[in-house]
Amino acid sequence: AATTPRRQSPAGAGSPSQRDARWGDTSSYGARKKHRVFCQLPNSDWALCTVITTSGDDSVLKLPEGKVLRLKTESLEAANPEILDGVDDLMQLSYLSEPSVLYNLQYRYTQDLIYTKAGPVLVAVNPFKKVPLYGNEYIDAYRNKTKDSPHVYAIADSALREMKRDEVNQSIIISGESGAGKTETAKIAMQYLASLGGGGGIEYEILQTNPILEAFGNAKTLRNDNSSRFGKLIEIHFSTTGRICGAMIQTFLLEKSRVVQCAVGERSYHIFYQLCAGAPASLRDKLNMKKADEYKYLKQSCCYSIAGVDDAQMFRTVTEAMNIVHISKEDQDNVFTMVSAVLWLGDVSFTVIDNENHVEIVVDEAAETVARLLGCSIEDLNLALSKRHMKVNNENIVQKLTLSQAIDTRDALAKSLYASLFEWLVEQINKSLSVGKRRTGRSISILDIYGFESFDRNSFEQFCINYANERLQQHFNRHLFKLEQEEYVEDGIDWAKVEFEDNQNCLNLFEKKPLGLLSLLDEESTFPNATDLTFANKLKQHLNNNSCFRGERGKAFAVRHYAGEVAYDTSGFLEKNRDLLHMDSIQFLAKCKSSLPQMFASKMLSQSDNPLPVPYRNSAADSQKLSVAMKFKGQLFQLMQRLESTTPHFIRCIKPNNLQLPAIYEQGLVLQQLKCCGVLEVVRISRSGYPTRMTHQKFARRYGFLLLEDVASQDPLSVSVAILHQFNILPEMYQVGYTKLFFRTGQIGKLEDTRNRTLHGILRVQSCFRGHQA
Ligand code: AOV
Ligand code: MG
Repeated sequence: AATTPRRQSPAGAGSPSQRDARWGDTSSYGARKKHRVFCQLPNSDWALCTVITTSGDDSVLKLPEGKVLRLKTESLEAANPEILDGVDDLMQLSYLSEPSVLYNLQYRYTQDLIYTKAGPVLVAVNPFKKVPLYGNEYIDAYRNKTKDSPHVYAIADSALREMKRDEVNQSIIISGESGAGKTETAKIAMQYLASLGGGGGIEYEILQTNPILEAFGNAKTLRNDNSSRFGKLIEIHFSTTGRICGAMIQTFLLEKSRVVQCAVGERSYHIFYQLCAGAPASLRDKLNMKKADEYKYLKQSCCYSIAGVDDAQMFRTVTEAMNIVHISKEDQDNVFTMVSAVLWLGDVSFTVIDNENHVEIVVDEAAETVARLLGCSIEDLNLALSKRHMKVNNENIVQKLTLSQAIDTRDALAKSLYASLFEWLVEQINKSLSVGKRRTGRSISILDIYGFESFDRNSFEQFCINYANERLQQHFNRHLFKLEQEEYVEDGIDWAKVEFEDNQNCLNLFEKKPLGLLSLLDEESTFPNATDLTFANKLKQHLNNNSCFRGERGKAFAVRHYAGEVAYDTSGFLEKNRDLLHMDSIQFLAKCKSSLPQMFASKMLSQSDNPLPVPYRNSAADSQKLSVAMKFKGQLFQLMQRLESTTPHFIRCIKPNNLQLPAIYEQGLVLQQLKCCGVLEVVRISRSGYPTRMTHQKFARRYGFLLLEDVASQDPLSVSVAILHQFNILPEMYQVGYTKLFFRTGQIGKLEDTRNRTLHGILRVQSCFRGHQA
C-alpha cells in the first residue's frame, strides 16, 4: 500500500524546495528509473531504494528487502552512485544530503570502519566493542605511511609532522556528546605519540596519568559508564630532536556536587568504590573502611558496580600508576586517607539541641573516624560543622547552625576536600612530568572536554559545559573556514568567500557586560537575599529581546545554542556559582594535623586573598573569591588563547546508540550529533564551494574513454578539460586547479550516470554480438 511518510525529518529540513536550495537539485536526477534514491520511512529513518517507475507526482520504489512502496517523488532524496558507497571522506560524495552522509557513515560502520573524514575533520563513530584497528602494527603502518585510511593515528601523525615541518605547536581537539568516545580517542592519540618514545620512560609515565585521572575524575552516569566529570588538556612536550620530553595537564571544573549527591543508577567517582573493594587489609584497617553500600554518600544512588569492571583490580592498576608517576607510598596513603575521610564525613550526623533547630554532631564512629583521619579533635570537628563565626558591627559573634545549615556545611567541606585532593593530584602528576625550564622544543596538546549536554533537566553544570562548547565551536568554525579557503588558494582557484553563520550572538549572550548571562549571574550571586527565582526574573527582564534567549515559566530560561535549544532550570545556580566554603571550614582544615588538609587550606587562603579579581562576599565571614562561572570563563579564555596559537586537528566523536551496545546505528541519533558538532555544517558550507575533488589523473582514467576523440597521448589536465567540454558541464559547476578538478555537488553523479549507461551499452552490444556468433 502506498504510504506517504511524515516529513518529520529531525533535521528540520523544511520543504523540499528549501532543501533543494541547500542540498542541490535532487529530484530531477533522483527519480529516474532504476536510480537509487533515499526515501523516508514512517519512523523517519532513511532507506536506500531503487526507483521502479515514476508517474505524475509519484514514484514506485523497491526497498532493499524487496518491499514495494509508492511515494511522492518530491519527498525523495537523490542517492550517490554506487562507486561512492563508503568513501572514506564525506567530501567525495557527489550528493551531500543528510541521508547520503548518514548512509555513508553507516555503510562504513557496519564494516568496523569507524573512522571517516569530513574534509579536514575526523569523524569517529563509537564501536562499543574492541575493533582490530590499534596496536604496534597499526602504529607502524601509519608512521611508515603504508596506511592512510582515516584514523586517530593518522591525525596524531599529521600533528607530529606539521609540528616538525612548520615549527608550530599543534592541538588535537576532540568533541562529541557524553559517551561518544572522546576519552578513548584521546588515549588512542596519546598512545600513538607515546610510541615515539622519549627517554627514561617518560612516555610510559604520560600514559599512566590516564588511570589515575579517570579513577578520581570519572564516574558512571546514565549516559556513560566511564564519564569524565572534568575537562582536560594535556600538553605533550617534544625536544628539538622530536622526542617526548615531558607533559603538562590542565583540568577544568570538576563536577564536585557528585561527591555528596548522585542520581539513582549513577555512581560517585570510581576511586571510592575502588578503595572499598581493593584496599589491602592493612590499609583497610588504618582507614576504617566499610563496604561501599554502607556509606551514605554512596548509598543514595543504589548503584555500586559497573558491568564488566572489577573495582578491586582497578585499585591495583591505579596504585601501580601512582608508583609510576612517582607519587610516594606515603603520599598515596595520604590520598586514600582523604578519600576515606570524605566518605565518613557523609556519615556524620547531627542531633538537635534546642527548639530553634540548632545542632551538634553526634559523637559516633563516623565523627571519630573523620577526626582521626583529618587529625583533629572531636570538638574542633563539632565546632566546624555546627557553629559559624560572624562579624556584626565589628563585633565577633558565634552563630549556631540549624540542621540544614550544618548539613550544607558538612557537604561543602566534603566537596572541597575532594576537589582539593583532585587538584593536588594533578599538581603532583605535573611535577613528575615536568620538563622544567629547559624546554626548547614544541608541543602537541590534546583536549578532551565534556561535550554539549542537553538533558530533561539542565542545571548549572550543563550551563557551564555548554558555554564551553559554544566557545570551542567558534574556534572550530573559524579554523575550518580558513582551512577551506587555503586549499582553494593553494590550487589556484578563485572563489567567492563563503559566509557562514557564526555563533557570536550566543557567546555575546553569555559574555556581554553588564547585561549577559554570566554578569547577571554574578551580580545576583552577590545579593544575600537573591534567590534562583529573582535570578531567573532578572534574566527575563534584561535579556528577553535577545534572539538567543527565551524566558520560560517560573525559574527556567532557554538558550539557543549552536547545537540546539536547551532549557535551564535555575534551581541551585546561585549556590553552585558562589560555591562558598566558609572561612571557619578553611581555618578548621588549616588546624588539622594531617598534611593534606593543611596544604588544601593554605591553597584556599592564598586564592581567596587574591586581590586581582573583583572581590566577592556574601557575609562578613565568608571567604572572598571568584565565582565559579567567572573562574571557568577565565580558564576558558586562557584555553582558547593557547589553542589559537596552535594548528588544530579536529576529531568529532559520534555515539551511534544510547544503549552503549555494538552494531546498533540509530540514524536519528547520529544525525542530531552530526548537526550538533557542526559536521553537517562543515559539509553544508563546503557545498557552497566545490566539495568533490578529483586529481586530473584519476578523472582522465575514469572518464577518458567516453571521449569521441583519441586522447591517449595527451596529458591528464587536457583530457580532463576535454571531458568537461564534451559533456557540457557548465563552467560555474567546476573549477580546474593545478592538480585537481573541483566540482560542485551532483556533478560527478551525472558523469557516473553517463559512464554507466555507456558501459551497459557496450556490454549489451558485446552480448548481442556473442549471441549472434553462437
Ligand atoms: P566520552 O569521553 O566521549 O564521554 P568515552 O571515551 O568514555 O566517552 O567512551 C565511552 C565508552 O565507549 C568507552 O568506555 C568504551 O567502552 C567505548 N569506546 C569508545 N571509543 C571506543 C573505541 N575506539 N573502541 C572501543 N570502544 C570504544 V563523557 O567523558 O561521558 O562526555 O563526559
Ligand atoms: Mg570522557
